[in-house]
Amino acid sequence: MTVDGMVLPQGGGPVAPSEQALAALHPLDHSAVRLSAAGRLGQWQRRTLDATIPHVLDRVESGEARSNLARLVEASDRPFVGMVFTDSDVYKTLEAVAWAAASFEPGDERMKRAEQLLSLAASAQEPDGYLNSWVQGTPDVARWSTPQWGHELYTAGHLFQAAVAAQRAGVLPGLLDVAERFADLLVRSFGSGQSPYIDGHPQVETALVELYRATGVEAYLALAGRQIDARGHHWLGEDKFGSSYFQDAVPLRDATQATGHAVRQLYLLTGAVDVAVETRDDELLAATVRLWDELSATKSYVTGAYGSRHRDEALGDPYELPADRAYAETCAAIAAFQLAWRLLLATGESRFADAMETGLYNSIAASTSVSGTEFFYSNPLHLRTGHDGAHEDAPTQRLPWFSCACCPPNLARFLASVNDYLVTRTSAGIQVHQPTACEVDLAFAAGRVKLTLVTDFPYDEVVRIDVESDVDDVWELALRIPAWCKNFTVNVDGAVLTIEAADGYARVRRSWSGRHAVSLTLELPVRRIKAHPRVDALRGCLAIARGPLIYALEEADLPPGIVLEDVRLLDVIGARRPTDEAVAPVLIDVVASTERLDGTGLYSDVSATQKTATLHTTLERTGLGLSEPFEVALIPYHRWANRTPGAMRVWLPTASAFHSTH
Ligand code: FUB
Ligand code: ZN
Repeated sequence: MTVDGMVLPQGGGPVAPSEQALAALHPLDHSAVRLSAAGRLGQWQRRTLDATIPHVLDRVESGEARSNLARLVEASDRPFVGMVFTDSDVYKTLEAVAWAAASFEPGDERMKRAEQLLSLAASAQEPDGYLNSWVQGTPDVARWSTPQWGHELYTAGHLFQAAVAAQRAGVLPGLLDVAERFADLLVRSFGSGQSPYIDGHPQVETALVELYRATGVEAYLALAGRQIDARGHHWLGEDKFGSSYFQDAVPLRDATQATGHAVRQLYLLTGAVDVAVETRDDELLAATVRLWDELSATKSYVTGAYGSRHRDEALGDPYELPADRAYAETCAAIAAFQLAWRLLLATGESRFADAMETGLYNSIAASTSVSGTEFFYSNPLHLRTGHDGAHEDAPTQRLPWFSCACCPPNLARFLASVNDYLVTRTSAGIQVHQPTACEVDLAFAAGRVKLTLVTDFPYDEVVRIDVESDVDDVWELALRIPAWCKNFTVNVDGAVLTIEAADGYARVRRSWSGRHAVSLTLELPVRRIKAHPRVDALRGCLAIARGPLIYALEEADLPPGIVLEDVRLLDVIGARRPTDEAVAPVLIDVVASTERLDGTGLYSDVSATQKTATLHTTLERTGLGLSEPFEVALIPYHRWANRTPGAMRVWLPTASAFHSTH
């Protein structure tokens, strides 16, 4: 199907750049990668479909998200309830159902429920296309009168993304019409020749570009570009957190620091990459890479989380990455993943896939309980003994829902489409960025290629790939070698290949015609990670990792009577698979000790003996009052808080406070 000469993507995933876009790599159709139930990502996606999506539907239907739309349709005098952006919870849920639909049977209950939500939204839409239950249902609030906090374009953006998902998945008929009616109103109101309007919360930019990609309507792309360039000129005003909170202090093209609210900054960058590649704007693309570099170098947690400040949900200063007060919102980790995917497609650089892997298996994975129905909004790297878990932005355990419910439906839509972020293609061949058990089916003009991946990665180091191809030409199978992996081997049909991975990929170029057995081994030694010394809060600490998984010490694994904060890491024994996977598939055993503190005061003078000791001897020889060493198991960070509530920490002190290992 073509519109105005543009080939419309059919069945693409959440991001489907047009043929004109700057692109090093091309994403596959949503149906091209099917996750296997035997694999870790497959199990996770299955849990999302079976538990998380029904749970989110329950909460959306029974809570304010639905009722705020319903009261418009019913002309009810019930008050508007909750956050001004509750419509976005509905749209994210519709998006989740759309991406999940490929694995539904006809008549699936989840789809029927989504159709009812769609029907409600469609009925609430004004004749001119406007749709926002807060503004429509609050008499003293006029349209477009609250750009800082009104979230009118933010909710519109989530509507557009849901509509694109519905179009590409071939479900929820009518949703695209609702979206286009609203988008057309935006173009009439704020498009070329009109005064610009920007939203305090970026989101619509990336959504407008995707709507352009799905429909071919160039005015949507142009409007997205206007949104990016209108920002950064103090148009939104200061309010309580200042212009930089809204990324409105400096034009993105000139910015050297990622600032302000973490999700806003990351969504803005996501939209900017989309605009840059579609308009072939190298300067804008370079600006996004520059800010990504700054974020990666100074503002990212080791778990792939972003944002240290609770007060304004902000990124914080460079190196301001406290483990215990990490805000690390789930939506920010998802946004960073989405940004990294766009940068990967644009540049082909493996470091972006590395970052996706870190966020996916740590921060994002940790945000949901093993049941799939409880969630963390913030994802700290240290929960202190005696933590006051009374606040929903820093609870002791995951919660079923939140007064600000942005994260759970965001997880649902993301995991329902996680298969779209693993493999790409180019004219040279196929790239596997995130190995997991799955089947990849690709139709090229020259024939069909099927890859079957069998692996328990990231717990197991071997990835078996069966290649079936009726393409006669030579093509390249590129396998990402993560930056953490220092030793790998590639074996094809029983022969070990001598191969380097200079640019982050092991590339095997040959004829794959027929059937071939590939085996990739990514060695997974236990690694010790230290933080940059400017991250003061982490001095003297190490994080333990294996492959992409960051590990944590949880109170439930400590011998009775030991307080987590007193534990010092002495040595690492190694990884093991426990007989029972209930806690985790792979544990890491370490040797630890506790430090007996002198006195009871919060602060105390350092004795002369201790001072001398720190100058020239190791911790064990200082006689600092360490207890007998004991062995304890670390669990993957993402598994924490699934047993008895208790303390947890990722960064483990290796020495006393007056003895630095750095
Ligand atoms: O403002 C909408 C969403 O709510 C943000 O992205 C989250 O940080 C939360 O504040
Ligand atoms: Zn959130």
